[in-house]
Formats: sequence, C-alpha cells, structure tokens
Amino acid sequence: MLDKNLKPFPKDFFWGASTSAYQVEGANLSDGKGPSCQDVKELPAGTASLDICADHYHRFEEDIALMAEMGFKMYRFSIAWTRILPQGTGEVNQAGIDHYNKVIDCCLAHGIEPLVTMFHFDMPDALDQRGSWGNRESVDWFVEYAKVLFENFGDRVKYWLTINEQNMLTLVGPVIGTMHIPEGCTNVIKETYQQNHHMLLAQAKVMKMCHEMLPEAKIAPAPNISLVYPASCKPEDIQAAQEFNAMRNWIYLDMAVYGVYNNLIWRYLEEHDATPDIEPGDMDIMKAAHPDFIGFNYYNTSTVQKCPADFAAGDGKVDQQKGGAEAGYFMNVSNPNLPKTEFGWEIDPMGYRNTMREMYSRYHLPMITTENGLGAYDTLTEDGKVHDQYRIKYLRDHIEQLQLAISDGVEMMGYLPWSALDLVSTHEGIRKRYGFIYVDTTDEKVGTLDRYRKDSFYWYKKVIASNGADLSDLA
Ligand code: BGP
Repeated sequence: MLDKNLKPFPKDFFWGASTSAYQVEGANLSDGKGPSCQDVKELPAGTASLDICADHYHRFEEDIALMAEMGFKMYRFSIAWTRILPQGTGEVNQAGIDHYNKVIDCCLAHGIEPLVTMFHFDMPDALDQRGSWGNRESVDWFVEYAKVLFENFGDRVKYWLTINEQNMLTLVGPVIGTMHIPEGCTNVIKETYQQNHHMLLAQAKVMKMCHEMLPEAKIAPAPNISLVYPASCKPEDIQAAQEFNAMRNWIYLDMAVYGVYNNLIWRYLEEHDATPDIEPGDMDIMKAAHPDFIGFNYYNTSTVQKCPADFAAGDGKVDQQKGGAEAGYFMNVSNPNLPKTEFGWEIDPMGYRNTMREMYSRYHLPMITTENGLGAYDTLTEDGKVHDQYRIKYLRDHIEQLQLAISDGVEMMGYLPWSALDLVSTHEGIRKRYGFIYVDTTDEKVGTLDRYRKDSFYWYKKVIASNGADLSDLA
C-alpha cells in the first residue's frame, strides 16, 4: 500500500485499557471469595504472591478516577468467578455481587463503558477438584456462572467477553497455572483438546444465552491472536506456518464464528488419536452461536520453520509469546528482523496490522484489541516520576499500525492495551510492569501501594483527547 489518505479513528472509538481480577485485585480470599487455581498454584520463584497484587479490590475508585483522568472510554476488567460462586457452582456470594456492582457503577459514573471478561485464567479450585474443563459438566458450570452475571449486571454491562485466551489455556496452560491433566492420563493431547472442546461448547452456549437474556448486549471471544510467519519461502516452512496458524489462532475463531473445527487441526488430532469426544447436538450448538464482535490480544507475531518428525523438545522457555515446537509440524524460531523486549518477547508493530488484516478477511466482524503492551522494568524516580519513553514508543508504533489497518478497511471498535495499572504478570512477577499507572510495590516486599502517573499516562491522555490524531512526544 502507498498508505496515503489515512482514515481517522471512528468518533465513538473505545480508547481504554485492560486488567484481570487475579492479577490486579488482591484480597484473594476476602469477603467470602473462594480460592481459584491461581491461589493454590506454586508461585514461580521470586514472584509476588497474589494476595495483594495492586490492591485494586480496595482502591478501584481511585484507579477508575485515574482512568477517567486519562479520558478512558472503556475499561476491560474480569470478574473473579470465585467471588460470585466461591465453590464454582451453587451458593452465590452476595459480597462478590456487591463489589462488582460498585465497580460497574463507578465506571458508568465516570462515563466509562465496562467491558467484562467472564473468565480470565482463574478456574475455581473447587471445580478443578471435580475435574476442571476435562469434566463435561464444566459446560453447565460455566453456563450457571454466566447466568448469574447476566442477571445481576446485564442491566448495565453492554459488552462481554467469554474466555480470555482460550488458546493459551490450551497451548501453555501449565506455564500460566491453569491446566490440570489428571494423573495417569495416557494421551495428554486428547485430554487437552477434550478440555478445549468443553470450553468451546460452554462459550457457544453462553453466547446464545446472552443474546436471549440481553438482546441489547454484545458478546465475543477473546483469544490471543498472532499471525504466524514462515521462516523462509521454502514450501515446507509455508506449510509449517499454516499449521501453527491453525493451531494457535484459527481453530478458536473458526469455531466461535462459524461453528466448525479447523480441518488442519482435526487432521493433527487424528494423527495423535486425540480427536475430542463430541456428543450428538454439540456441533449444532456451536453452529447456532454467534459472536457480535471479536476481542483479541496482540503482543507479537510468531515465526516458524518445518520441524523434523524425530525432534525432541528441549527445555527452551515457552510461554504465550515465545518458543514451542511440534515434532513433524512446526518449530518456533527467532525472527532476525525484530527487536525483543527486556523479557524476550519480539516486538512487531507491523505484524499487528498484518494480524488485523488477516483476521478481518477471515471473519468479517468488528474487532477490538483487548490487550497489547510492553512489559518492562520501570524505575520510580525520587520525585515520583516514571520516564517510560520505551512504552510510549511501543504504543505509538502499534497505534500507527492500528490506524493503517482501519484505513485498510478493517472495522476496529477500540484499543485496550495491557494494562491500565501495574499488576502481577502471569509468571514473571510485578517486576514486569505494563501499566500507565505505577503501583508502589515489588516482588520482594509489599510497598505503600501508592499510585504514580507514568509519562505514558500523560501521553495516552493526549492521544485519547485527540482521538488518536496526536501521537507526538510529550512537550
Ligand atoms: C496475556 C494475558 C494477561 C497478561 C498478558 C501479559 O497472555 O491475557 O493476563 O498477563 O498476557 O503476559 P505476562 O503477564 O505473562 O507478561
């Protein structure tokens, strides 16, 4: 493209940011909340525990006021299932309902539209004890939970996300503390994709129920989508990229949008004797459900080459955005054209546009970016400042690509980077900071928890005030 004549951001564009309950709230066993898988997992060495986090549970009013000061139009947060139903099913905890009523009302009082993620990596421990997503009853558990949310909050919440990053739950669950494989399991791939099938089914039922109970509301999945590049123009590398694209990205959206299993993944499952058990009627349910839009998290692209069939995986570090190989299919490799963050994630703003183009051409639904951002070590200066020019650069580079994608004709509803304020990372502690708002606490020791506006706070405020027209540095 010549990239002349850029289209402006739509006038009702949702600028804002995201958080998730278990990473930001703290108070993890207070006011009747039950433990989730995150509260019982073994913490990665040297990382902050999850009992305080950013203490957003107690300080949400101050935090939402700061978001309003930045000019947020939308705040994406998740509801902790275990605050609402401490045992996952059964008795409702009124204190949990009261809490989120206050959070939602506070957003609305500031003119901020709440976008609620129903499930963000925090399965109730009581349900993990009952077999987690591997138990087919998990479909009913999720539907029961969703119904409580729609009944209590549906009068004010117009935008919903079902499951955060179902693809990461499936692909790297053990790294983020979410996947439970029963002892003695003889086919881990089958078990994993059986769990995945139950999640897909649960999501489909909940999308349909949302449309029936709340006809004005809009609901979407929220996978982590990264376009996969081939490492070379060798035909076998192109195939490897197609296969990882199918496994990482398309299986989730093909099912959510069209109600069909991606054929390349189906073949992969057949080759491993791992196709999920599908009950009569399941596929009709999948086909009958439709998202209103697509929420997606984007951090970077992946690059793969063909992986030999006899490849034995080493102990290379794998997480949401790096590493991983499947013998006979693909192997992730470093992309020599891309710089990396301090935590080893590649940075590819142009890949963000590439990803949006590809998604839109496949699904033709409005989309919203529900996460994007830079995890970095920040320093609080003695006079209470954080000079995070690196984060401003990262965000600017991505927002520029977002506008280019809009100019390409991609329908984008909003941009909600990760994260509104500092919070605990999935497996690398609070030292890996993402926020516009600095929270005074460390992995080693709980600090004052005071909030400080980073330079990126003032910069983003200016971006929002100009509806994305002014991305220039702070004066
Ligand atoms: C996504 C998750 C978030 C978040 C983010 C950054 O995968 O949805 O919960 O934490 O990535 O990842 P990390 O915390 O590992 O740096």
